[in-house]
Amino acid sequence: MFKIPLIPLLIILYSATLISSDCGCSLNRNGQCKDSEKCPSTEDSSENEINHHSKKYSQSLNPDKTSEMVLIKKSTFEMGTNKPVFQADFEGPSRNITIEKDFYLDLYEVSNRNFYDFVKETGYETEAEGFGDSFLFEMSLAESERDKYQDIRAAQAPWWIKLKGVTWKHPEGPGSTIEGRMNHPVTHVSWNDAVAYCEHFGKRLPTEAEWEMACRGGLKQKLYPWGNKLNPKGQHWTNIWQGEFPKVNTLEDGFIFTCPVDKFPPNKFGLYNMVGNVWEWVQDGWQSDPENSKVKKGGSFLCHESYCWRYRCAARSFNTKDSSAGNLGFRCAANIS
Ligand SMILES: *[C@@H]1O[C@H](CO)[C@@H](O)[C@H](O)[C@H]1NC(C)=O
Ligand SMILES: [Ca+2]
Ligand SMILES: [Ca+2]
Repeated sequence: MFKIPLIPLLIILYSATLISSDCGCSLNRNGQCKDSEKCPSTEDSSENEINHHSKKYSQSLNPDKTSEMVLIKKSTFEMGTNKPVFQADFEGPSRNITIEKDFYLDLYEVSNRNFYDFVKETGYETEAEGFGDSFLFEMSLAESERDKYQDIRAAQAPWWIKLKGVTWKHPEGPGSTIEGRMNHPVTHVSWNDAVAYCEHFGKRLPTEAEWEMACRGGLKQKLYPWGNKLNPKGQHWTNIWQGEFPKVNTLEDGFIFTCPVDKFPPNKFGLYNMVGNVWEWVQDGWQSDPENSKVKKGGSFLCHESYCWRYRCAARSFNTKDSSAGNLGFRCAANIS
């Protein structure tokens, strides 16, 4: 049935018209996108701020609840940016925000393995399982399957398909499995699912401010967790899209879809994949509808600078809290007990 296509070096998809939409960044269950603005051209700086494994701002933890978490010290940081790429996302202005308490944050996005263990222990059913469908990126379907789903494409982002039987366990539909991808981030989980998972372990979602402070890793007003240059030393530092979205993925970073949660170098706080790989739910509600729409941070493997330059610490977007998709996951935070 639905299979992940073998990964050729160059993948050609249908020639979709590129509209000034995003990668389904704010898709809701009805397949509606919010308007977003076109990205300006790259602003680059030749700085190289990389300095891995510096434990200046963080420390290792004892096992149990906080294993695979890092302690982040309270501090004041400049949140947001005065050079917003997407005005409509309220990325600006830059302002000083104080995080009043130390907190723990997961080093990694929650993995399929983590979620599997949670479900095994609790019998939890995700919202996508309840609704019976979830959003899937078209390229993850075999070409022969794609045309069947024209009618349920997202209106403004036709590369998303709402497909029956797509769940965290079957990320490309009923015939697919997470086998071989247990160390990849769990996907097709809603904000409500994320909250349930974190609470089960005595944790919680991070606030947006906590998440962004953690993303910045102690650096001031840089675009990315490692500095301002996307590919310092000519290397890839995150899992995003290379090539012309959504037709061609040249796979320069090695991954067409998700990658293992511990891939690519961590930031100065020791955190992996804060930007890229999968979007991450945070606690906060979105300005216009805080009860039903929740903020997500960090962009995903589908993001490309040309249309969805959201793999920046200041970037933000949202989905309704019952939405799920193949590029949206989460990580948990915890209070100091
Ligand atoms: C934040 O506080 C620092 C230190 O007081 C100050 O230099 C900086 O201008 C402030 N930034 C903003 C955006 O207000
Ligand atoms: Ca990639
Ligand atoms: Ca991420």
